[in-house]
Amino acid sequence: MSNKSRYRFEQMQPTAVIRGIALFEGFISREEQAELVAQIRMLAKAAPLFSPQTPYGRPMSVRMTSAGQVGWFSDRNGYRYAERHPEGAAWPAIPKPVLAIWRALVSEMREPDCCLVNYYGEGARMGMHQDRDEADFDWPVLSISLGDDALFRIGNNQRGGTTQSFWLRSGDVLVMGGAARLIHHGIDRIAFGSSPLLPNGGRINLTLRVAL
Ligand code: MD6
Ligand code: FE
Repeated sequence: MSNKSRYRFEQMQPTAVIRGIALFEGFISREEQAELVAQIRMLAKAAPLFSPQTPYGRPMSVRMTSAGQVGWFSDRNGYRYAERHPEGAAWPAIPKPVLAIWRALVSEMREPDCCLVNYYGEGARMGMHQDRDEADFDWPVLSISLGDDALFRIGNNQRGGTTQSFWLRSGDVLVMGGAARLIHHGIDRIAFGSSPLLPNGGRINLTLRVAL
């Protein structure tokens, strides 16, 4: 494969490209969004949401769990991928419809080994960060938004500098790869109750990663 066409999204027409991040607005239909939510509910029964501690000792406002070979975890000892849920069980498998989105936009050559599930209740946010706990930055990170609208802020590969913000809505998919793979990003806030997808409100974000 040529260097130019390693990943499928590079041959597709995103609705926007912002600082190298490819945005596919409305990529997931309402029916498929509901199916994904049903799958995430089952996943969260097997691997309950928890509030990771940051290395600085404060719990994150976002609740998390994972599916796949490894799950993302954080405590006083830092950020890492762990083979087990904090309660001790192996992580459940990544739901098939989630893998189908990865195959459609990234590759059939390799499956992600982690699907991080973030749940934002009212007032939850995520500070600016880079996704750099993975072994190989050649693989992009794919992100799926479900439920309430979220204000996504992106910066630069280095800390600081100018930033740009845009809203992510239910059904949007974003791919962070290539030169944008290590860009700083965060969620400033969600518009709680803006989407009817989750009856109790809130937002689910799924990020698929080749971590190992
Ligand atoms: C979120 N997303 O949308 C947080 N990371 O709730 C992320 O942190 C993220 O959207 C890597 C790649 C894409 C993302
Ligand atoms: Fe991230």
